[in-house]
Amino acid sequence: MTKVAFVTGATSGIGRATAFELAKQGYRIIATGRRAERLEELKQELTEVPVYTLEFDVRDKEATQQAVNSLPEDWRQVEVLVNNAGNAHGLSSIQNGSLDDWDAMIDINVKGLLYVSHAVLPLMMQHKKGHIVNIGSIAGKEVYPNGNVYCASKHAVDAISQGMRIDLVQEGIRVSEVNPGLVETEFSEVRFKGDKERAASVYKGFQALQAQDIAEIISFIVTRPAHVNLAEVLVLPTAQAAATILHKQQ
Ligand code: NDP
Ligand code: 8X3
Repeated sequence: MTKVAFVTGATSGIGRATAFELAKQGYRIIATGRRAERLEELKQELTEVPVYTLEFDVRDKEATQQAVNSLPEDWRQVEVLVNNAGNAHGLSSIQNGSLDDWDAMIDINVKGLLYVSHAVLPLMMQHKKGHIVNIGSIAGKEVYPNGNVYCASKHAVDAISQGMRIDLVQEGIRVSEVNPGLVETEFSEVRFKGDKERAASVYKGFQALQAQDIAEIISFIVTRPAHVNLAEVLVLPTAQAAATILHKQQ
């Protein structure tokens, strides 16, 4: 029986690329997200390994638990969990912030990651083996203007990753955190609520990271020998030196 990787947010960007990359390493893939048609597309395209899809919103703790409970017996031996689902919603000063945006970021990026981990961890604990890869961000290391709550949500991912590593060391479960800078995905389209032009402008004038770059790093992390835990990676485009220091061509 081949090993199983559980990838949240596999309908787009980093999660989708990670599903393909881990498949190359022989993992069977549990792919999750809210968009059923995207999950179906992934299943049609990713034919190298068996793919099992789960459609649920990580904000909903009951739905998250039910989805994991619904896994057939031969899909329950999860060795790798990639906690990737997440987004920024809005880019506003604290005084102009939207409560709905704040709820979305805290509920998805922080509570959603916890709900998924809580549901999947017992599957790993049975075998005293597993690897959790949390997708943080440079926004979890720095705070930038108008990033306030998104940065807070990613700082929380950083703290949770460290806490998980401490608590799970005795279970033989590895915890890693990947913190990317600017990656060209649907991220900015979501942040700017479908404004494609504004989203595209974020990645103009320099070579942004691609989802594939991050997927390859995740694949490298989970394929290290059992005694090696690559605990944390900060990965930036060459043109980016810090959250707001970007060398753009005119
Ligand atoms: P995308 O918008 O391309 O992908 C986001 C994924 O998260 C989608 O598959 C989406 O699936 C899923 N998702 C969002 N909300 C929910 C929800 N409520 N329930 C379930 N799934 C959800 O963005 P990225 O690939 O760039 O983002 C992936 C991760 O990388 C995020 O955690 C992001 O914060 C982080 N990151 C991104 C960077 C970037 O510059 N792009 C840099 C640093 C970190 P669906 O809509 O189908 O539910
Ligand atoms: C995504 C990168 O700089 O837009 O986490 O916050 S940034």
